[in-house]
Amino acid sequence: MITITFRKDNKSWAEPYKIKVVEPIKMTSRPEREAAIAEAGYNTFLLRSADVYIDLLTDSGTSAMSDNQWAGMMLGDEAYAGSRNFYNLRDAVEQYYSYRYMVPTHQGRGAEHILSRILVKPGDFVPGNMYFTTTRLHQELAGGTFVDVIVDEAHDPDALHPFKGDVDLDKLETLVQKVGAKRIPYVCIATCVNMAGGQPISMGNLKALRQWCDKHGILIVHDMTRVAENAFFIKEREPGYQDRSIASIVHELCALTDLATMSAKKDAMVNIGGFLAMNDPKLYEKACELVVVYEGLHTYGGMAGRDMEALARGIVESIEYEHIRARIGQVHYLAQKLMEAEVPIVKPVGGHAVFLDAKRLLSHLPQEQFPAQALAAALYLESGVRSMERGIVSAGRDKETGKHHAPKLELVRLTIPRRVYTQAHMDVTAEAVIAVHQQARKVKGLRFTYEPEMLRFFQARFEPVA
Ligand code: PLI
Repeated sequence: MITITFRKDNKSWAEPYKIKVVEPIKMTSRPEREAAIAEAGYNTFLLRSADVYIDLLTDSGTSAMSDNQWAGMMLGDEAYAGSRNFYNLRDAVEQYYSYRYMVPTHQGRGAEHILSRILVKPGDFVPGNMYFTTTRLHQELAGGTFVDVIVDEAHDPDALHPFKGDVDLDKLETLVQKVGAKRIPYVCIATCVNMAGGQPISMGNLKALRQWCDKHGILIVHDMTRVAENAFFIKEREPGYQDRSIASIVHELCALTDLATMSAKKDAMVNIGGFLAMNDPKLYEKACELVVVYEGLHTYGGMAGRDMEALARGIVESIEYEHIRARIGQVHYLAQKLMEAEVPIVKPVGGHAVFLDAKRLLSHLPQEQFPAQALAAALYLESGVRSMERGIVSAGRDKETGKHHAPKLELVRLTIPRRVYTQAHMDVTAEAVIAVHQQARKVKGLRFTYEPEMLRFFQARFEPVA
């Protein structure tokens, strides 16, 4: 089953919360947006948020916290060492995610940095179910080489595979034969793979991977940034899981892995924070040594006490069924409207975002003219809706050849922040995308005027190709 029917018994559904605080947003005029996007070098990361109407740049750190999380903020114990909020967070990580040890970090990439320094040596290979920008960069900075071992279907926006986040074990076997297991410190597994379109990995595949890794003495690192969303798809699609709670599926997923990096700014609904978690006391010792160098003392890492408390509470909320159903329901509501209008999007629809297929939508532009970047800029111009490029610009350059990585997926991500927008905002967004789709031929390609060396998509600047 690929599509999810959120309307059950022909009844409407609604978000499982009511709104207590509002933040006004304002629509700008087209001339204002023309000036803003030119000023931003046609990069939506460089827009001021005040110039944005509906902000679908990312679901990272943009969630609305609950009253319970805000109440927890007032209980922040801002001690330098041994804050009580650290222990609450540590207990939540062990209870819900199974990992026995945890060091807090300022966000996900802080955890990736420490992990890569501990486990990756120069000349190593790190296989993963598709790359993520910061994850791959930290592997490379530690001297490693990322190897993509996701199933082929993940690179095809139309392939209706229910678990496009699955690992292709044959690709792993080929790698081991080529380089040897000793040069593979771990396999990096993301749940609900971001760059593939928010696509889940199945429990069956992760179990098979566990067996394979045990056979070769290789660890599994879990990028658990969107683990609850993955659990929802397992409950919907994988035989044997229909009657299981999201909490128990999340726990089972985590327990199949050895270590985890977490950007808590996504699933766990805090505005800042993350952690590195593991079961091995020796690795924990090493993580404690490094966290004090790069983040902060091991009982706060890069986080304030109040933020650790909000995170401990957010973890509990993130695995409630009604929450996750509505969260993914909102994404699918938007996707449904776009599919009805025949806008090309990645299918099946994922967990955190709708991904527009810029290759098809702007088929008149070659990939070297950055169709997804151009589409994100055009959507902003049309409507004030901010989205993000996830294509050739995000993929960066090959560290050996210096050439662009040219990913098969050239996408624009409409990322839905958790508990922030209503279905009416989704309606407005759908209308804006459909309007751009109807005049797609008018959208011009772009070229770099400034290209940073690392993670170029964040700060690159462009101009339209004449
Ligand atoms: O942004 P950080 O440093 O808290 O986390 C990095 C990170 C790691 N893994 C995955 C799967 C991510 O999605 C991720 C960050 N994602 C961002 C910022 C996003 O907009 O998707």
